[in-house]
Amino acid sequence: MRVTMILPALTEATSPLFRPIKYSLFPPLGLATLAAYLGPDDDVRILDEHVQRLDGIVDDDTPDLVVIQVYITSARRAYELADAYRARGVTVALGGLHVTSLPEEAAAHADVIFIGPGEDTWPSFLADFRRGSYASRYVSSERTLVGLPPIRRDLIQRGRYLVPNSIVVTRGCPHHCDFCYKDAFFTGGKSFYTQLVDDALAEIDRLPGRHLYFLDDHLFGNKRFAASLFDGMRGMGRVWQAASTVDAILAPDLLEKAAAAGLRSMFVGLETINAGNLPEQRKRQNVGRDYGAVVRRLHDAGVMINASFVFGMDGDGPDVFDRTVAWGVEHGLETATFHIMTPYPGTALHRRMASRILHEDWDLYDTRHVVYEPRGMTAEQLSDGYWRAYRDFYRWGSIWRGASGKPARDRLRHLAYAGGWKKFEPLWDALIRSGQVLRALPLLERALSLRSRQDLQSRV
Ligand code: B12
Ligand code: SF4
Repeated sequence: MRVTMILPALTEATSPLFRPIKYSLFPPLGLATLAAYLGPDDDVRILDEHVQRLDGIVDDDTPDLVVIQVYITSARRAYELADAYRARGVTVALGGLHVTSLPEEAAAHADVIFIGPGEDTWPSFLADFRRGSYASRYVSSERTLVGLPPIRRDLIQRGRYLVPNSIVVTRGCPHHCDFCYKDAFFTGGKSFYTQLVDDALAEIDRLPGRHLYFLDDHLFGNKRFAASLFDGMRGMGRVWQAASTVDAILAPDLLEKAAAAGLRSMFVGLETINAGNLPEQRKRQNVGRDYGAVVRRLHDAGVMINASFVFGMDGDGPDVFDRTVAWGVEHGLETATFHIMTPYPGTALHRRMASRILHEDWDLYDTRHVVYEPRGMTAEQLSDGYWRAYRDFYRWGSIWRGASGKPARDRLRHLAYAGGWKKFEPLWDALIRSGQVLRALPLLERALSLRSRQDLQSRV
């Protein structure tokens, strides 16, 4: 059987003028996971529009089956590709987060759609498809990561990504924040589950080189699993990055174990410095927490922080941008990611905001555009403030001030890491265009490895 798997991109990622590095970071892990269920005789390929042009490849492609992963921001492009394949008589399967949120919309462009994660439904469909009779919709209900076939990383064009060693060892998250995709996506079964520790360690062992990036929503979400994983990773010589939550970072021991196993940078959803916004978003795990203590704890463990903030919650006024940036610089955050609040279909936030939503142009649901009527400021103030926050936080003066109170090696790391992401964009663009982006990985590894607390690995 011939199968083409496609991860379509949003327009920005394919711009002929400028290619932001964030679209050349991670390979299509979801599709490589699904490809593992195909047999040795199947002829399968993965196309990722974030890193390659599809014109000329898909135009007269006629496989037995085309599989398209749909995110909200790439939905329009996904449907365009799906319609073209169907017009040529190819069977089209659509799945992913956006299909799960809006199945009726997706079904109009597909022969078969998949709701939720694919590990249970996809193999059932494949068996039906080979038999010649399949349903138009498969809904996931059995959630387990035990006994998965090894991900088909051989189908990934490693050289086109800065972080080819991205990995997920859990699915979902134990929390239920209002704006998050996860409750909608995991409806009808478990919404947080893990691999077996030995399987996760075996997967890590299969990855070449030193650097890893865990894409798990909340790697620390199951303490027992995380502690055993970190114990198992000690001595493997890895340097890695991951995401977790405020409460898990403040909890004793786990962070130290992670740092001893090679954790060097952590993505954390601080979301807002206006504490009054948190209950409204059901961000309970952040309520009443001292964010300053979170940053100190990470820095004390030798771990950099990438803090994520959302602007435009109902408690935010026009002062929120400058206050957030000032707080971040004062606390020495190495990097920050800012977002305009975006009510994704299927989320509790979307239901709550229904009457204030301005349009359903999914291309603009990219957390950089205002798609609803804000309360505490105008849409224009929200949009301007968002862009200003990025500019102000990543000025050399701010980067320098944020780094200045740190010990020498941590200061150097801060400057190299923040500057590297945000101050050398033309260089990233050139590397992406020449297909050489992986060549910069040793620099990332070196920046991550610079830190003042080199002795931690041996102390914990
Ligand atoms: C890595 C990542 C990225 C990467 C690249 C994406 C990639 N290469 O896949 C980058 C940095 C480019 C990125 C960018 C953005 N991202 Co992003 N990203 C992620 C992240 C952290 C991990 C994705 C992943 O690999 N998951 C692991 C794999 C195994 O799961 P999976 O991909 O979902 O695949 C499974 C199922 O979905 C299903 N499946 C998927 N497709 C299909 C198809 C078929 C036929 C079948 C059967 C099954 C199936 O089967 C797979 C196995 O179970 C997720 C969070 C998350 N936990 O998923 C956010 C996430 C997907 N991103 C999100 C957002 C909002 C964005 C941005 C808009 C953010 C921004 N402001 O820049 C941009 C734009 C995205 C775009 N290109 O359109 C949201 C999506 C919301 C939505 N409703 O679509 C998420 C969920 C984060 C969040 N918590 O809100 N992102
Ligand atoms: S902690 Fe993060 S991943 Fe978990 S529900 Fe909240 S926003 Fe989603």
